[in-house]
Amino acid sequence: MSDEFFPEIPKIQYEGPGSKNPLSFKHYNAEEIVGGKSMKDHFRFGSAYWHTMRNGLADPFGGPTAERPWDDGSDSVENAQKRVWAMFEFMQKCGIEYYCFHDRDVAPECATLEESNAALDAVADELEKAQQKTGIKLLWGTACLFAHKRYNQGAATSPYADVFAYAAAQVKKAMDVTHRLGGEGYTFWGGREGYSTLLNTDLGRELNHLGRFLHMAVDYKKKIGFTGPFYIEPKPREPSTHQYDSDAAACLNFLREHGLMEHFKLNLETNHATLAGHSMWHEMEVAAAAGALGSVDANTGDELIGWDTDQFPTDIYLTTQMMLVILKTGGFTTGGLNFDAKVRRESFEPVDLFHAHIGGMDAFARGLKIAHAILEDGRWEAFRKERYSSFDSGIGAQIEAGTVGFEELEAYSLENGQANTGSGRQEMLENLINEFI
Ligand code: XLS
Ligand code: NI
Ligand code: NI
Repeated sequence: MSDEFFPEIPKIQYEGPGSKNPLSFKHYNAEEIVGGKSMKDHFRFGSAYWHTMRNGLADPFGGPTAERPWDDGSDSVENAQKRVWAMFEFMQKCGIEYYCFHDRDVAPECATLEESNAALDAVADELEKAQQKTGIKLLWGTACLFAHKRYNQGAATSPYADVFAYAAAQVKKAMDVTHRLGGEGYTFWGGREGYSTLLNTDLGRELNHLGRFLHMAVDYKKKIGFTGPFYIEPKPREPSTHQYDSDAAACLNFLREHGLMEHFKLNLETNHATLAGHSMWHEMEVAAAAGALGSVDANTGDELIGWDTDQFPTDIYLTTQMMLVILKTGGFTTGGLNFDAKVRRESFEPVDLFHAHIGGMDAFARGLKIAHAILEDGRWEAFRKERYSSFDSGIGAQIEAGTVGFEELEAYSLENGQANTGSGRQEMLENLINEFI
């Protein structure tokens, strides 16, 4: 079934920075070794089924514009099965080796849970065949617990027990299918796990319910022998006014409070960091410091638009910062860079999906090369190390070792006089980074 959906588009090749062919990679060269590892193994690029195949590109002011000639627009299982082959042809031509899905983007939601499960199984049969044929793998699966009307006031945090139960049933099935397809992880994004107003909300009770829900997922994971990590994906708002998993720090706190830390890592998304008022770099450092940097939804937001615009990442500073953290933490294990991104409403042709992914992959290739060069050069790391060197010996080492307390530090300060600092050298460091960009 290959070459049926994008007949005009060849497999995208690396042609180098001199190429003027828009359908080529200028920087991403899958097998090129950077720092002892091929580019493709550094990134583990993934494409998001929901955006690539299912996003009609509607916005709050207008309907869908996307032209997807292979899609008959119906909710039939046949249409869903056909889409699988369009997705896999697309990914193969881009050289993308992973994908991510929600249950309801690959298969339709039907009138009953039983029928929905059967539809999902029927599409999973097709996904399994396509994976076998192409070698493309499932980075993570998830359940859509936010689109259906029943979830209008939450899923695991709904005030209605029947909704909690239904959400559990849906996640159980999504985990089964993810496991069956060899998924390397499973993601929880709590789109409606939050509130619209505190007037009607018992926040403490809802959070406890969410904790229960995730413990049930952990139990079930053990039961079916799924060994991949669970990811929580922070996002502060949209669709709800305040989402409980609002940023990396809030998620980590929640996981610790509910005894879930060992079972979860974070799946961080750039645009969600922006909405939380953080840089992606900040979010990644917070996760990395807790040993919980699991996977990344690679996209970007628009500073001028206050919602999740899910654009493809093209900013070299952004990708450099992200790759610095990824390299310093030793790289992805089960996670990867999933383009949770959509083309603009104005970019409605199938070929735009290629331009978008090519741009994202090239931007990360440059980020990788730059970050690697910065680390190889060593001046940046050396500066940071030196800045903390007073903790390497003497009183600093005693502080870190926990062998001194306030009384000893008072005695030390009385004897030592004023405490002095060196310059933070921000401008010098900014210039240093620019040397490499
Ligand atoms: C929405 C989220 C969503 C998750 C998966 O903003 O990014 O797409 O990645 O449920
Ligand atoms: Ni996401
Ligand atoms: Ni998002």
